[in-house]
Amino acid sequence: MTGVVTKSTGSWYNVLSEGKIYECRIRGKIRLEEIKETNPVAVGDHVKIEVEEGSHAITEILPRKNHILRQSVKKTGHSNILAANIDQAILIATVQQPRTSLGFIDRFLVSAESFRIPQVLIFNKIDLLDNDDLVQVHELRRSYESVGVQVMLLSALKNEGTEKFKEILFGKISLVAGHSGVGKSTLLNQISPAIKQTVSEISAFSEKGTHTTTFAEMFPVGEKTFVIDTPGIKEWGLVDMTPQEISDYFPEMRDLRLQCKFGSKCLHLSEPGCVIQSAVERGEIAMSRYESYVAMAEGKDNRK
Ligand SMILES: Nc1nc2c(ncn2[C@@H]2O[C@H](COP(=O)(O)OP(=O)(O)OP(=O)(O)O)[C@@H](O)[C@H]2O)c(=O)[nH]1
Ligand SMILES: [Mg+2]
Ligand SMILES: [Zn+2]
Repeated sequence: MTGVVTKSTGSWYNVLSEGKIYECRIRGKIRLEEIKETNPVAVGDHVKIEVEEGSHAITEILPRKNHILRQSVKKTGHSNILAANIDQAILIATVQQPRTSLGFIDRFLVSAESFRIPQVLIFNKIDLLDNDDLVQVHELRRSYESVGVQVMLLSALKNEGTEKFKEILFGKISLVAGHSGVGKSTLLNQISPAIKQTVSEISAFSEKGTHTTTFAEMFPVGEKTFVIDTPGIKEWGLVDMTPQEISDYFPEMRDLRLQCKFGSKCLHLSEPGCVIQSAVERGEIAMSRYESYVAMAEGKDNRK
């Protein structure tokens, strides 16, 4: 039988097959293969399963259409798959409690763009923002929309903007990711009575989340509509990308970089007269985006 992995704990998995959930382990042979990922089977994977009395096993992972991958922080050289076969990647960010850095946002977007997965950027907790914060968040909205990212502002807690959020999920499989405490589970609880994820307050001391959700899990929200709640992510490391690839995954640099007089080898870092750097100087490419690119290209913050 074949099915879709709906929950992954690392040692056992829920697989949805013909309307039933099977709790499965991985057949040893898959584990032994040359796999660089810390988790060979991810939520969203299509798998073959063998169902026998008392024990169900995943025997094969079917080819993936895409996956969202980040560098593992614990094990160098290893990467972690957040989810596979998704239609859109949704990042929940917050300006306050906790603060999501622009570098983190850009690395997430680059990772999704590397598989041409459409991205949605959501600023949650807008109820906490003062006027200065609101000005900043509207500025960010404009900036990200101009590079083709869909942006929404909402308050999961006050249930404001959540109906519109539900609309963008329709008919798709969506990954929901972000730092711990940004309100991923709170938001998903608001859109379906069937989702009853545990949520908990962020630490008053550090203003960071307490890693409440511990396993990625996919939930049905309607006809052919699924959302995947994921554990909070501290750092987003890029996996094996050259500066040329990275600049390809910045939509505002993608076409422009081909016009660079230094050709496809240009790193757009300190080459005089580089077309990308000129566009930054003219304000056509946002400085913060360029700074994110430089950090990624130089490999500095790649593990943040
Ligand atoms: N003020 C405010 N608080 C919110 C909002 N959304 C969520 N919160 C609060 O933020 C805290 C963390 O929410 P969670 O939903 O547990 O966050 P999470 O992103 O799922 O966190 P992890 O599971 O640890 O990754 C809770 O106390 C929520 O009530 C919001 O829109 N406004
Ligand atoms: Mg959660
Ligand atoms: Zn250049």
